[in-house]
Amino acid sequence: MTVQPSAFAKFSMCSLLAAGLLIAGAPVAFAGSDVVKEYDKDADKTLDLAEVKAAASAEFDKLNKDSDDTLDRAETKGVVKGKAFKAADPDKDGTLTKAEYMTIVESLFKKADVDNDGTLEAKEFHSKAGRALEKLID
Ligand SMILES: [Ca+2]
Ligand SMILES: [Ca+2]
Ligand SMILES: [Ca+2]
Ligand SMILES: [Ca+2]
Repeated sequence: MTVQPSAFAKFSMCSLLAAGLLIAGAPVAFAGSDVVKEYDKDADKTLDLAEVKAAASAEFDKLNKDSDDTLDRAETKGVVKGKAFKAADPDKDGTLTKAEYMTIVESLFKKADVDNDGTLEAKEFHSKAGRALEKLID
């Protein structure tokens, strides 16, 4: 990966500030830009809600190993946290439909979109909501 020196400097600052929040190490360092690149269909360097939902829909299908239209806790292990799962499962049947999954995706999208412009840029994926969202789409 090529990184502009200035961008890298900016990122280093950022990661110094965020150091306390980051879990040990480099693997997550460029996760935000990777996820944007991967799902940015119109190549505007940001992900809009439609792009995020398309990715989330594909991820739902991938996670749904038994193809029964819902995700149970085992299928969402490491992807949806217990608390988020409960909140997204209003009928409390222990499974998430795709619609329920999309509700989590939309709410995290809004939380991660700190400048409220309707799109997520790479740096917005570095927030807590952004990282949680990334798990749901990638
Ligand atoms: Ca885009
Ligand atoms: Ca399932
Ligand atoms: Ca449910
Ligand atoms: Ca934004």
